Amino acid sequence: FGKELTVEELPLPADFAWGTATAAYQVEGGISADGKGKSIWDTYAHLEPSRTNGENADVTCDHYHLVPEDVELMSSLDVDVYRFSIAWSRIIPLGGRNDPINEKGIAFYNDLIDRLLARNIEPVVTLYHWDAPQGIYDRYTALLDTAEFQADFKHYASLCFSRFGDRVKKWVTFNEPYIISIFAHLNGTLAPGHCRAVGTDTKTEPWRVGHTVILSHATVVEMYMADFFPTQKGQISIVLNGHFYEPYDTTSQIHIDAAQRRLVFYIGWFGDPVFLGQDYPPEMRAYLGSRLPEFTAEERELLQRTAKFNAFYGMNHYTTKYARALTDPPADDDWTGNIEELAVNSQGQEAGPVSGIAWLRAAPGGFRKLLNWVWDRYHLPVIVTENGCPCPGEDDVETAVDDKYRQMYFGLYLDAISRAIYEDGVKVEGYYAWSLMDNYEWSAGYGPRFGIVHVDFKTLKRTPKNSAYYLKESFQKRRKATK
Ligand code: PNW
Repeated sequence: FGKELTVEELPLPADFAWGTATAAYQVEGGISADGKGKSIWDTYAHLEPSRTNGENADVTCDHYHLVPEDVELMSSLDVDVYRFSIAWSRIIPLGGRNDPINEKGIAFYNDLIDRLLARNIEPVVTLYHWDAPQGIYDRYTALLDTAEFQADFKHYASLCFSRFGDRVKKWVTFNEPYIISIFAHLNGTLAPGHCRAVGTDTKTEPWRVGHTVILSHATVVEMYMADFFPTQKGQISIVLNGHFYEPYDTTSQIHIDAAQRRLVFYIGWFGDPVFLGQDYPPEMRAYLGSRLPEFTAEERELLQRTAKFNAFYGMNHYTTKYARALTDPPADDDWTGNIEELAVNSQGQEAGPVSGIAWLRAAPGGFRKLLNWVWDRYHLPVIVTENGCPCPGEDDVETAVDDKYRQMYFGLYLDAISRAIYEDGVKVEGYYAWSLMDNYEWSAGYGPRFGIVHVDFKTLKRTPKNSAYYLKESFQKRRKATK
């Protein structure tokens, strides 16, 4: 960070919620404890260790056994919210609508929820954070079969609502459909690792997977509102990720258009059908042609009926990139709209100082612009469901605990939220730091540490980093400033 960047600790609304987030496979461990079934991540990490840095999450943070300690830790940090995900294969080991239910798995989540509520921490629960049961992948390739997946996901969701919905009042159906579609079914860097190299159809698979997510989401929203909302009175929505894109060259119309097009291909892909009840964005239809599935008339009606029920826009956001329009003909499985993403623009200016992971640079100005872009397009209150970073050179516990880069990053990103609220009129209701603790960063293994709490993966000892105390105190200060 340059000297000119200082954190101003601008105010936030008195009722603004702060929280921390995790995902089941990244933190739980206990992968076969008490009858848990396998997920596609267990298979991927074990079968193809070369694609996951040789590492798996068999144990990881062992959150499964250390929940009491982890809840006390969160309580000591004064968090309002804990966003976690349910491992589908923990409660329905084989995943399908006719498969047996695992009561011990349900008991684990009941205990977690009860402990959180006893400490006045609100559970925000994600149903699908990338760990499809291996059973449904074996049977019909999971997300690639829209009708089968929709039916099984609906059954799983209804089990969750009926067992946990008396106490869980904020539900997220899917985490980051873009990543599920592109990374897991085109680049192949996440389970189940479909990509050109293994001979899958990268021209159409990602778009089919996206279609499955959108329709499964809408089906579950409709069921929640009809069957559960009248008694449970909770909220439901989806979490979309997305970088902000600045034009590679602000004096050239093709790059200005490219930056807008990239946002539409990244966020509009899911946002327009889910939140507006519309077809895919026209730019995508024009570019992708028959690669993009069609919604039937009945499906269009489902989207139109359910759009208004989404209670918030769940935003996972980490960084900003430059979008550069390409002029050569794209590859036949291009998913970008023929755009190259860069960290440096035509003037040699960097998007921001690089963090401890190559794709993530601190760029709070882009965050503020994205909050505005999303608000203008969807007009829904935003909850920032993930934001955070690994620090450069964060390898031993001493340097890890004094995490200056992360404190600066959080400070500037919170300032950006304050500006978006008070200067731009965007409605932002909460902020969940990614992540509560260092964990298994998918195919990057245990290298990148996103936690506000350090985890020693040999002893499992948790040590809060200075950023954890920074957030605790900063939220006290920022929220008092508005009273
Ligand atoms: C999110 N990207 O994923 C996930 O929801 C988390 O599970 C994950 O640990 C976290 O961000 C940090 O990576 C992303 O390359 C992974 O653009 C990669 C990207 C974006 C989000």
